[in-house]
Amino acid sequence: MTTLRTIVNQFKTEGRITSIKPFGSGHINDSYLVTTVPESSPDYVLQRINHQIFRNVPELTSNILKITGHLRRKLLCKSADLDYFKVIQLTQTKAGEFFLHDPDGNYWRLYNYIEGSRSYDLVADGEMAFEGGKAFGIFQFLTSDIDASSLFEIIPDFHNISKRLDSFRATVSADPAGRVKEVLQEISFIENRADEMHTIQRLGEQGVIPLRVTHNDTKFNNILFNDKNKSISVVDLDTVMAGYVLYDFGDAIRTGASTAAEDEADLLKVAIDLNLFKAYAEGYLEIARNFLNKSETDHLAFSAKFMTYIIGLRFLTDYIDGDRYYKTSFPAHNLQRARAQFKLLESMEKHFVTMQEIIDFIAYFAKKL
Ligand code: GN1
Ligand code: MG
Repeated sequence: MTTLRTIVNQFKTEGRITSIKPFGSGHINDSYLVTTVPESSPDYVLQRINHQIFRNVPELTSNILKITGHLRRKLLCKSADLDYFKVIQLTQTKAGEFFLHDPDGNYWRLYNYIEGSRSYDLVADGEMAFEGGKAFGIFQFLTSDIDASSLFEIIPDFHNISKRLDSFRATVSADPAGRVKEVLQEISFIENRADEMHTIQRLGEQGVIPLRVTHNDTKFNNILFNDKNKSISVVDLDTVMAGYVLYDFGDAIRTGASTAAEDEADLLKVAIDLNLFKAYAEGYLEIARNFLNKSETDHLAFSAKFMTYIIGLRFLTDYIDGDRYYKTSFPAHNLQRARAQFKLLESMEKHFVTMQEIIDFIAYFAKKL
């Protein structure tokens, strides 16, 4: 096995490595924080790319270079107001590539670590939620002039609900791990809502909402904050491709306006926090009101239900499939994640009228600013 240090040494780094430690809480890639001395040399984030899931590493890398290059250019040329906003940068290997393919068949890449930055799995308060909303609003705004069709579709049909339901139903029929009998209630939960959950896809097919450059993995912990809890960057750019902005808003609410962790075991603790929801929406719409169309705005509240549903569906599918996609820490982890998502969705259903009113209210007054 090639050591992590040998891997890092094949990149053009500065300073001397002092430690390489597991980093972050992603479910797909393996991430490590690489610290260096002297103080003036940067630290790095090393990632082993999960190439079972990201099968086209050169295309993936080319998307990331395109996005990060574009963001850097835009921030340089015109945005004095945004000079605090940072962009992650891939480091070249000594051979001049932006990823490394090692003799064991693994793919690696190295990003600069944004000094002093931190991320949160759970949101502490409304100010943090507001800042998070602003960060994804800024990301969408700054990438809005990239032709979305010029990006590779890294994971085809990533949030396509028809395809996700097809693969769920096929997995239920095959029952490869003999787990279907344990999840009959969860299967009905999915089927009872399946029709309603095609709403965003239908709006897209009808041309009512446009495809834009979207992040597609706007988990709250993909936002970086500085030591004053101001949002300064967004990371995890693997799934940046053409999509609907509703996906990005909904996924951020799923993780950033919940009272509990994504995999909370005690379902009594899981609910939508309407104050965090309102704060995130205010931060997001402060920027996004300038480019969203009416139908996009009108479906923001719905998108939170949708993303909670589709991510719960994917966790459940993976559980039934024998845990082949997501990293898990214990045998029923995916089931526990799915149940927490379904509980969160029920809470959103209960408070949906209020969620819609909050969005309508913010959107109305935001326009008058
Ligand atoms: C995965 O890697 P991570 O943890 O940022 C997944 C997302 C899910 C998320 C659920 C490529 O994201 O789609 O929303 O887990 N990424 C991929 O926590 O499937
Ligand atoms: Mg990810």
